[in-house]
Amino acid sequence: NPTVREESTNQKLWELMAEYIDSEIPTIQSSIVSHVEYTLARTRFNFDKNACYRAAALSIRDRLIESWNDSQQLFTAEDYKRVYYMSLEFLMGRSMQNALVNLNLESRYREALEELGYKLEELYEEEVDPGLGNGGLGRLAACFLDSLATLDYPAWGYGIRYDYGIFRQKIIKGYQVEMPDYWLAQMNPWEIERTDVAYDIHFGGWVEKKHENGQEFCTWHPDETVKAVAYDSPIPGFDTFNTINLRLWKARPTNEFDFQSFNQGDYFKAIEARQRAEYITSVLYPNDSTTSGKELRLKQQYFFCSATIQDVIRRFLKKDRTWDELPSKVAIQLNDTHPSISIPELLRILVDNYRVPWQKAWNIAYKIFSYTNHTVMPEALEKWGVDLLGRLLPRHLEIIYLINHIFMEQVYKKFHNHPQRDYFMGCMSLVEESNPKMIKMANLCMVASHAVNGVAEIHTGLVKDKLFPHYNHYFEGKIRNKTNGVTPRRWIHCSNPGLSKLWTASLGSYAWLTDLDKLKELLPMVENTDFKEHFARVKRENKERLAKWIKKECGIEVSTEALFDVQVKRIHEYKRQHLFALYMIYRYISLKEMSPAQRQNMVKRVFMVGGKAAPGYIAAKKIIKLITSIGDVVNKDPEIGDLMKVVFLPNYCVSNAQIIIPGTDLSQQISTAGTEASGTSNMKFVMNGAVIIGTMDGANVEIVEEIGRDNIIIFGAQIEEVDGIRQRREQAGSRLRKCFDYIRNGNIGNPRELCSLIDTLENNDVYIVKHDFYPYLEAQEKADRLYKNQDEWLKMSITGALSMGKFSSDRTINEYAADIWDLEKVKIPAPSTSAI
Ligand code: B1H
Ligand code: IMP
Repeated sequence: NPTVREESTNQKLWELMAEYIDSEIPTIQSSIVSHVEYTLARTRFNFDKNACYRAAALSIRDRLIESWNDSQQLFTAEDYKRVYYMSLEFLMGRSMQNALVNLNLESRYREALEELGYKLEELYEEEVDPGLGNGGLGRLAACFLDSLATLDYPAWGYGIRYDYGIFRQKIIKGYQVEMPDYWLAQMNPWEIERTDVAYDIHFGGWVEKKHENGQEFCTWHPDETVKAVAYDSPIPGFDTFNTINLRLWKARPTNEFDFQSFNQGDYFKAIEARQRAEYITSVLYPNDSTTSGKELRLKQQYFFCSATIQDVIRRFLKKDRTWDELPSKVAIQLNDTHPSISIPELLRILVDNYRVPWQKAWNIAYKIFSYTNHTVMPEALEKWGVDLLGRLLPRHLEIIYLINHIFMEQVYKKFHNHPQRDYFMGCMSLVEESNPKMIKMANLCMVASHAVNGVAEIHTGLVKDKLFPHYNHYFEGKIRNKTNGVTPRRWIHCSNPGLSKLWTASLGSYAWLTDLDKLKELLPMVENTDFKEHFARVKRENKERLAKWIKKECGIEVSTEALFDVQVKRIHEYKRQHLFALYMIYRYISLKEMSPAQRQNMVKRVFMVGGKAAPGYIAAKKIIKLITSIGDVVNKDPEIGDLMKVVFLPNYCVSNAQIIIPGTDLSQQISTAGTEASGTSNMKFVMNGAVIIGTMDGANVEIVEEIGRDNIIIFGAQIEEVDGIRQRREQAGSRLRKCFDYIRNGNIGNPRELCSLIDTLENNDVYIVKHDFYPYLEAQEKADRLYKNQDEWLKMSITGALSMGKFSSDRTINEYAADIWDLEKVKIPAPSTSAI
């Protein structure tokens, strides 16, 4: 059973590790036992699987802390430039397997635990899945941390330690029900609380203007203060000793008592006010791709940004130096506009607290910050009312106005003779002249960052031409593309061990895990029968694992002979789960109309949909109900049997994705062209040998380029056609009307509930479902045809899986480092054997 690093590219490192590891099993066991006894205070009388998981996790964390300390000490001692990835979301998923794989300890732990009477794979299942993110944006942040660590970059992630992550989704009577996700109910064995790393965060109050040596600065007199306390989680790289940090902030009341309210005798009211402090970090906002506009959300954002900027500055000031050096030591990447209040916060600290002249402070901030845009959809672009901003963060609002004033003067100068000058100024202003006035946070990021990027070629094109055309003209070259990627360690090696073994055995090394392009060397093998059969066996086993999971979670029996047709992602009209649902209805009606002989010829299908709807998003919740209603009818139809099943997969999350994706044959990536910025599950599916049926949207476009048009099923309107189709206001064709009527007549679900979905499609079909339905039918027929020829299907699926090198997040991160962060790698030396 080869261990991961047997084929390490770094021979010396591997020898050191091997030496260290050979004497390992008793060490692992004694570490686990010691945690059982002293950390958990358990005895053999109350020692169960979960306790074993926690003890094992703590023993792994001990190792992580060693390499974490080495890494951080070296970064500090050598004074390397660091990148800070700021994100309100980190959708990390479970840690144990990832940590063991990256430390090259998985087989050792398996053996050590077996002797203690536990199965490692069962312990994995004991871990809660921390869901501190909504979807793609948060998971991207997690993949980026894995790549940053693996590629030896000195990097940190910064985020919020929410008490409640994304809600747990239950399906009750076909409806989504949201349950709180209190993921910290059992202590989190991966984190280290740092009560000594804490900062005061202020809100409200008023601003006093002062002058000193001809320079203006301000003193902020806030009326509310809370503390931010740091919690660190070590993030190990793969095949390296580099271990980076994810620092999450939790809100606490300050220790200074508010004597006034206590003295007024209202003891309970005063305690209550202190408790409100902790409320700031209690819950993740569950909206994907829309803004909430809520005061608490702005408080979360500022709380997080202020703590992070204070921490970064403290680290910088440990050495005696000048502010000019800051950009050579610090790069900050803003994951969307959610952390954008960091920009005025850094400026405020420099100007007001350290008396740095404005122009100098601005130049520093400009070089440090860069911003990633993840969507061009208007409802997702953050704006904050100036009334709310002014009340909560009076000094920051002033700074934003100052930035805008100076910038508008420059725009005026540049365009002063241009007939459209005033229009340009209106587009580029940070202030929207609405009532009430709003601050456009994307514009703030655009003006104050030295680099702005989109997340796939087609999306970056839209950012340049549709979202920010005037800025793109004004700041030539500032907007660039960085196509997203995913980490092959979690998304191939951990979630698909069978496929990982096949790749490794065929290549003779694990090198593909850090150089995914290497898989292309195996392309000639698509003609090799043994290889193809092995690949097919892996897929079958993954389908069996998924079928078992479905039986357990949904109580539905599905045949693994059927084509597994899957759409898992947040529920949103632009992602068009209802287009998929309408196809299911169409297929069911067709099957019912067929003779038994005709049915014999049909490909069996299991349709699966999974994903969460934002709790306030009514149409999305109706789409869920539509799908569960189709299942209610189809699944119990004896005439249909295994020909068709419809399953709603509850509570889609990272750990479920790791089972669902490897078991998929056909992956639905069917957003309206121009709406999905990138998508990242599309990449994971192809890497795991699924065939995509999809539109020319997001990263699909680049997947086509990489794997070839013959290995993907593309359909639907192209981005250039979409506006025209929308304006034409087409009628539903007869086959689609039949599906509409099926719902209207009450054959599926309750028409009073579901009709509004169809009415929207008939009257205001923003996402051109009616138009794309017909090309979609053809594409689905093509999928059937291809699947019937298993050899052809296998060729497509294998060629795709071997051609995905571009979509490793390692490629993405190297591009950010070279083009945006100007960041060098740091090789962390192996620990001396005595230290271990
Ligand atoms: C993406 C979001 C998002 N784009 C607002 N925008 C949020 C917006 O809580 N909020 O307020 C949360 C999330 N998320 C996604 O980012 C895109 O839709 C995907 O296409 C893309 O792959 C992903 C990562 O870039
Ligand atoms: P911070 O950068 O001060 O937040 O420290 C993070 C970690 O880096 C510490 O816990 C230490 O492990 C390491 N570290 C920080 N400063 C030093 C230093 O001056 N010498 C060596 N290690 C340091």
